[in-house]
Amino acid sequence: MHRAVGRIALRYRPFSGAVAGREGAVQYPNMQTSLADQIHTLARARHAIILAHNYQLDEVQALADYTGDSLELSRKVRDVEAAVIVFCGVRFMAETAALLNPERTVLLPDAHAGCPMADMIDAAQVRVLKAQHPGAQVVCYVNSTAEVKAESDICCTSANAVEVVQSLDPAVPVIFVPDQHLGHFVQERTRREMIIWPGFCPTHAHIQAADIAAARATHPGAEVLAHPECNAAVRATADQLLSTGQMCRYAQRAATRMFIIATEIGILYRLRTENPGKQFFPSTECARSPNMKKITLEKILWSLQRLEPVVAITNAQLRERAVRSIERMLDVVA
Ligand code: CIZ
Repeated sequence: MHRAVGRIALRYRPFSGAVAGREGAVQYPNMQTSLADQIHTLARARHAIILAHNYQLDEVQALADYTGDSLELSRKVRDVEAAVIVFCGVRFMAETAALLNPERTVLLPDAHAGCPMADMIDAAQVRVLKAQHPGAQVVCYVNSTAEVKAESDICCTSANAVEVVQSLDPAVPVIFVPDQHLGHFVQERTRREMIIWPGFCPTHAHIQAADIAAARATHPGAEVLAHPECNAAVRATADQLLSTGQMCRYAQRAATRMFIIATEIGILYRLRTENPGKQFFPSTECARSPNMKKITLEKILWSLQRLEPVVAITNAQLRERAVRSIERMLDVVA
């Protein structure tokens, strides 16, 4: 039973039982259904498509046209006819969608849904790194601002960071920003010389090796799938290190029927929905991103009604440079 769905169901559960001693049942409207219906009706009228990141609330994922990681989603919409993209995720994801879809209106239903890791480095700090390491190539994780992407040679996601770094000239060092854990994961796999920025994801920082040990003890035989944003001790204890999209594909193919998932707990909704015969347990309930959970059905409806908050990259030069680093990644890993 998905907790968030359960929580909402409790809040809006229609009264459908007979009132004792009275004829017939009193039916109250199911507000949850009606909210989803309103969103779908308005989305159709606005020619809007609703995208949800794998870390979104269960009810947001259930409502979305597409669910996936940020890159899968941004690429998906390039093939879809829609005037408006409602991006249920955090700001850098909506920015990536806006960079790749400049002719469309991109809405982020809560303007305050940010990414603390993306804000741990700015463009000026990247320029300082480049001055300190002349000739180095800058690789930025997609969890970065458009300004940082514009200062970078090439972008990467957690799904393709190893391939992206392997595509670069091995004689030249790599500056990797902003996530230290993904950076070290890539360094372990590629053995490249890397200058790694000390950023981190506060949500993944909640996951500790002791949580994995406790979960393994409670669920013997379960396979541990951890995200490379986890710290080194967690990575060392995991069976597989995978991005969220890779976790979904892996869980479907694997013969294993029980998994401990070490990443933001929103992914459990998709894993459980797509694999009804398998069991998925969070490494810790604390791995819950407060920013991802800022997007609610009410805010999606509000956003479609007002067509705001809009995320747009209006500086053409900035856009061109940021898109170049994303397109270069797409040339390496299509
Ligand atoms: O690429 C993404 O969307 C992020 C931030 C993580 C993942 O593995 O999906």
